[in-house]
Amino acid sequence: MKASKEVLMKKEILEKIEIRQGDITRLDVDAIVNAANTKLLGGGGVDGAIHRAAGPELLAECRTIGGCPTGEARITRGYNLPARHVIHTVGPVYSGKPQDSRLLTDCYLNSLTLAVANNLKTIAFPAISCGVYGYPLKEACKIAVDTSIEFIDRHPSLEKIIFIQFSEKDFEVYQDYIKSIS
Ligand code: AR6
Repeated sequence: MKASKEVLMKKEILEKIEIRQGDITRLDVDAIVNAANTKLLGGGGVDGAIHRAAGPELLAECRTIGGCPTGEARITRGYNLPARHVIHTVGPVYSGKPQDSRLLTDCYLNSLTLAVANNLKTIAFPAISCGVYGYPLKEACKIAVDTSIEFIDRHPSLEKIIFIQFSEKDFEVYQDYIKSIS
């Protein structure tokens, strides 16, 4: 009896998780998450794409924040993006040390906590730290999905968490992991 209830709960949680391939700047969600750096003043990769699509007002708001330590998150408006907000988080530069996974977990936890605190229901993540910061995608994917599942379980007000990958190869890594736990 207890087992079937747990399985049902897991199914409800997994239904709130969506894996997609594409460009995060096109998503019409309450918040997209930016893989930023500690200065919070833009950069390359997904950070550059988000700033380009949001327009200069995003940088102006970021300047008022004064940076963000690794593992933490800050929220701004979305300006010209279809997304209403941007949650900026700073992933670790991969070093192979245990602190990497702790800091990456914090990125997901702090971003999701900010979303719930602002009453947001839908949020999309890129693969934080998996570009120039060099985090191995398979390890990062497990951290992203496991942290999110645990978070949704404790915060049922959250309706959807999207993990969006630019490349088909990265998209398949996420899909395979979700299949392996379903
Ligand atoms: N939509 C979805 N995913 C994307 C997009 C996009 N438009 N563009 C890139 N990706 P990265 P990091 C993927 O390097 O490793 C910046 O300069 C990309 O394929 O953007 O956390 C910041 O300012 C990869 O899987 O972020 C920092 O200095 C993932 O997004 C630094 O890079 C993250 O790659 C942060 O490095």
